[in-house]
Amino acid sequence: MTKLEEHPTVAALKRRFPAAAAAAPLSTAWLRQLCLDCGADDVGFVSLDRPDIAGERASILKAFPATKSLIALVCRMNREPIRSPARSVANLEFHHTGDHVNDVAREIVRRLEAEGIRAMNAAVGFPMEMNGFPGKIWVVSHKPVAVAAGLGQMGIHRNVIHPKFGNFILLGTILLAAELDSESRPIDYNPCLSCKLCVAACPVGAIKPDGRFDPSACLTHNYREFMNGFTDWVEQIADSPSALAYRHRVTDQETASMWQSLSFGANYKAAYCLAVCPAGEEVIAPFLADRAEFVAEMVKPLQQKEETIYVVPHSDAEEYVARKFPHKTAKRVNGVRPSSIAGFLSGMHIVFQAGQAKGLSAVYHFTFTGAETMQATITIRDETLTVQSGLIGSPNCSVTADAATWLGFLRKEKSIVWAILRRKVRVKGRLSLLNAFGKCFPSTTALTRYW
Ligand code: B12
Ligand code: SF4
Repeated sequence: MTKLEEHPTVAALKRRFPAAAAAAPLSTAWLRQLCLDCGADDVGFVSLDRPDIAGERASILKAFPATKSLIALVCRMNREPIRSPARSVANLEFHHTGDHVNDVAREIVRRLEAEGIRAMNAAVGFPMEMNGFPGKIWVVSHKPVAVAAGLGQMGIHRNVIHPKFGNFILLGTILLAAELDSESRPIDYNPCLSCKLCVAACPVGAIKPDGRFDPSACLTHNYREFMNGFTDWVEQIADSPSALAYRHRVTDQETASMWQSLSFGANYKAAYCLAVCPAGEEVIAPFLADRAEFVAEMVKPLQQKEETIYVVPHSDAEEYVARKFPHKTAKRVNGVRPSSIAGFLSGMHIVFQAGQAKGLSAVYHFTFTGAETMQATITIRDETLTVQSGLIGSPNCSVTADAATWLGFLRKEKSIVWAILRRKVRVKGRLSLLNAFGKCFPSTTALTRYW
């Protein structure tokens, strides 16, 4: 019998793909040209071992265990459509550039496969791994990869700003089962100008002047027609006893908008942070020429736009809209809710409302029993949140809860009063402290509704 290496198919393969057969590092000069030929506007390369992308390793290897290195891609968006107050125009640009990044990445993978090089492209955005929602549902975080690959730095608004194209870009990542002959390094300055126009333009105050970010404020409004916004809409239908009752909850415009998202791809409600950013060599000229004029033309129309803004009741965003944008209509909706105790603990930083934590300084011990046994120490001090596993230090308030009951309460399926009366939840310490804790997480706890 012929040995496998001498088999005619294997011999032919070795002749056709000498680089793959020799497992030689791939030339990044060759790869770069391939990516540009496929339609990328810029590209960079990173080895999977790089410490600056260590947080990405596990999920990348889970999706494609052979990964050794990454290609980071940038595709440009047309600026004026993104800046327009007409969101249909901006969404068309987001959708088309998103599809373009996916097409470019797919074509690169196709050509690599034809050369005998194994590669996989991760989605630009959706589809994602929804069974993990509301946790990390994406296979790879494109932003840290792009930063490590020298394609830009994150601005105050937490989007990557390319030194030339500014933030008018979408990102893609290709996972490669090959070593590279060289790597890119991060750029040594941040193109962000700290002008804070993104802070001023965001309708929900998600971007704080010090660079902190309130993901749940953005998720609740901007993503109203995605994931949990869609779930909430379905529940509005389910809870409505009649068409007339439904109409009192959801306007005709909102129903039509949901139909539009379902038919043509889910639409973002804002993205004003990207729209107003003047950073980047090719973008900055009008801002430098006349800052006041730039603000009047790019920022004011978005600030002045009369529109519905989706907020969680008692959230920082609700207060922000009332204070900064009284001409916009804040509409109360349900926020994101956890599906497990582990998810509740890991997702706390997403839903934490720093503004509601003003004046609170306390350590909480949580002990969960039953279906999920877990202990955690949660510290809220100076408007910041720390979540640690285990019981650490001496608490001001301790909660021992049956995991399923606590989850039911977070998901607004069970009453906390009922749970306490049946000793499914036991609290040691002042109840006012637990109430203050609940106010910091209005999206999931709704404690204020019960106490
Ligand atoms: C999750 C996500 C979001 C979340 C969180 C945003 C964030 N800052 O991470 C939400 C829903 C709020 C969001 C909004 C938007 N996003 Co987005 N989003 C992503 C996604 C899927 C992962 C982001 C990521 O890597 N985060 C991890 C680290 C790197 O981000 P971070 O800022 O340091 O940390 C925050 C998050 O980790 C967050 N977080 C952690 N776990 C979870 C879980 C959930 C459910 C949520 C909501 C947040 C969250 O908390 C941290 C604190 O701020 C990527 C696509 C991808 N696969 O990479 C696109 C991506 C980052 N988004 C993008 C865009 C364009 C937007 C929007 C403009 C959408 C729009 N068109 O309106 C807004 C801008 C909001 C903003 N100023 O950041 C682009 C950014 C392009 C660029 N130039 O950098 C990306 C890269 C998509 C792409 N392929 O181009 N997005
Ligand atoms: S708008 Fe200004 S502060 Fe915000 S990211 Fe762009 S340059 Fe930085």
